[in-house]
Amino acid sequence: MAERTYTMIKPKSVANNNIGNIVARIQSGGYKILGMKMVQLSKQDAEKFYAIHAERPFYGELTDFMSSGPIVAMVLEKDNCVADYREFIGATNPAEAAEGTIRRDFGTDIQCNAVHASDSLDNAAIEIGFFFSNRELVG
Ligand code: FUP
Repeated sequence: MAERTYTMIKPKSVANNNIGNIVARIQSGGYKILGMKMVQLSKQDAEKFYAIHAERPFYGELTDFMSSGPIVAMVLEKDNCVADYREFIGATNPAEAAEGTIRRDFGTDIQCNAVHASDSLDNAAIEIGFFFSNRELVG
C-alpha cells in the first residue's frame, strides 16, 4: 500500500554540497518526491521537532546541530515507504550502516548521519505536518 514518510537532509550534508547526490539516491530507490523545501530551523523549532528526545543526554547538541544551517525537507511516497526507507538509509550510526546506504556513504558520525527518517506511520504524519501544508504536496 502506498505510504508517505518524512525525510530531511541534515545541515552538514547540505553544507557539504550533497543535496543533489542524496536526492538522486532517493529517486533511484523508487521514492516519489511529493514535496521539497530548504529551510533553516530555529533552535526552538528543532527542540519541538525532537521533543521525543528531550530527556536524552544528546538533546542539546542535536538541536544545536539541527538549527546550525539549512536543511532540505521532503515528503516521499512508495509502497511500504516508512519501513523500506529506514532500511534504505541505514542504521543511525553511519559506521554501523550497511554498505550502499545513504547514512554509510554521506554520514560522518551518529549526530551528522546525513538524513532523518520518520520511524512510524503516525510519526510520519506528524512530521510531514510540521513542515508542509497539503497544498505544498503534489499528487
Ligand atoms: P534514527 O531514528 O535512526 O534517526 O535514530 P534515533 O531516533 O535513535 O536518534 C535520533 C537522532 O538523534 C539521530 F538522528 C542522531 C541523534 N543521536 C545523537 O546525536 N546521539 C546519539 O547517541 C543517538 C542519536
